[in-house]
Amino acid sequence: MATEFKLPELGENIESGKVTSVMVAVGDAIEKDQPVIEVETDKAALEVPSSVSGTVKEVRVKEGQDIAVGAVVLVVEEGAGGTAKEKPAKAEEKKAAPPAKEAGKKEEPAGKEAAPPQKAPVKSESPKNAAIARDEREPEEPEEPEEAEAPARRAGAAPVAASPSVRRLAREIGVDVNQVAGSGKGGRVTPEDVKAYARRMNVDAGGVAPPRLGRAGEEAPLPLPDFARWGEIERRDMSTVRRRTAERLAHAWATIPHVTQFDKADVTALEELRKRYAKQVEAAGGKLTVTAILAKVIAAALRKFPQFNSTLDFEHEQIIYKQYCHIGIAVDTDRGLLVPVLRDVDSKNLTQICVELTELAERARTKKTTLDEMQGGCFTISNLGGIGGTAFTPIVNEPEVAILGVSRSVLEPVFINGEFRPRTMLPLSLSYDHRVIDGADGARFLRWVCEAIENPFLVFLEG
Ligand code: CAO
Repeated sequence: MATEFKLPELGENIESGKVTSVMVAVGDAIEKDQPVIEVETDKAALEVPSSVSGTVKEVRVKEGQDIAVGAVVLVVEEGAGGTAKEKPAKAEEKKAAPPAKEAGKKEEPAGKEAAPPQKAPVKSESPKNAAIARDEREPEEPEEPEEAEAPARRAGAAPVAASPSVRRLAREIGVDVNQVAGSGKGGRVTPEDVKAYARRMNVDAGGVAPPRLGRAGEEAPLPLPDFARWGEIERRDMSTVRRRTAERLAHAWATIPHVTQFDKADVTALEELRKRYAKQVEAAGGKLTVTAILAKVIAAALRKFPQFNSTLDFEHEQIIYKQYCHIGIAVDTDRGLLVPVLRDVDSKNLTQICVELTELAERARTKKTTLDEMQGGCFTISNLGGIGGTAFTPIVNEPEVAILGVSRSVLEPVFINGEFRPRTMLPLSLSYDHRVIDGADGARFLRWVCEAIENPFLVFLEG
């Protein structure tokens, strides 16, 4: 029996994406839960697993194509058997998952003109953190026994009570179920709790409909001249990440009054310590880098200067102070700039931060980051020093209020006690939202960061 596998829901408020990779071809035998395409949305790149097993009869998508949720991806001859390319889902999770719904028979065109998503999307039960349809039947299902849960990722958080289907829903839309407050009996997490959390994450990540590209500041873009009059040109579609980056940066630039404060930290002693302890951190699976050390210093600085860990809520005329410390790290990838988030930096030691940062940057570069990992940052660090440059003015990553730019450290003559000495100096630039932070506070914050880098004991003393 031929079944259409359609693009399932990719997450709250995500209606489409761009196909960046097609992993199967006509004639391939596929298994349920096997990733078949990779789709890039404005938040993350996701491997999309099939909800059916069988032999691929038709591939209706191609790389580079925009695809809407609900569009047909594959036509699969079900039950035709064959060897799976991927390991099947864990027995336990398979048991927890109800059978997949059969997709509709009517053919829909894929790509830009694809039909809107069906009311009851195709459902899949992959255990992976990938894009999968949400189960609309969830509320009608009989309550399932609770699963033993892995330790909560957030320090100090207790594992939550949630049924396997709720856990699956959370995984499917990239939510860490342990972060969700349960409103059910005995604090149990319900499907509605997970969806509400996902909606809040979206808003947190700037999901409140940003202005269309070129319209930040309310002005329509100027009409372009015909460049072909002066020579050959080539037009290329923007990637989803590029478009989203352009929209968000234009919005931040047009709406936040930015000020950038510059300073330099003497990292001579720190560089020696970095060399001395590099092997120890390497043995733990991380790299002792300037960025990781700065993350730890910034976590202490945010505690000392809480206005830098805030968000302006203009609508309610309030400032929201966050009691947690999640730091976004700008990562240069071949798809463009991504900012995955290191969680609870204040409660982790430097080795843990180094290991997590190494893994996080690697996942961002290999398109493995989840939606959850890209959201909820309090402050961002952008280190361009590995590439070069003496200074730059980073743009605040909304809805945060400050960002630290890091340029290349260089050996400089510094006048100390009546003579010039060679010191390694690290240029830092702090951009901040002047509506929330005064210039004097900006200067104090960055000076404190420089002093803490020069004398890390300050982190224990005051951070
Ligand atoms: N000054 C001098 N050298 C530096 C440096 C600095 N500020 N920062 C890093 N380096 C060096 C490192 O020491 C390392 O050298 P070795 O290979 O000899 O050890 C090399 O540059 C590469 O560093 P790294 O990438 O391994 O480590 P990192 O943790 O410092 O950086 C990350 C990680 C993810 C921040 C970085 O790889 C990256 O992607 N940077 C670009 C961020 C970006 O695009 N920002 C712009 C956003 S728009 O505001």
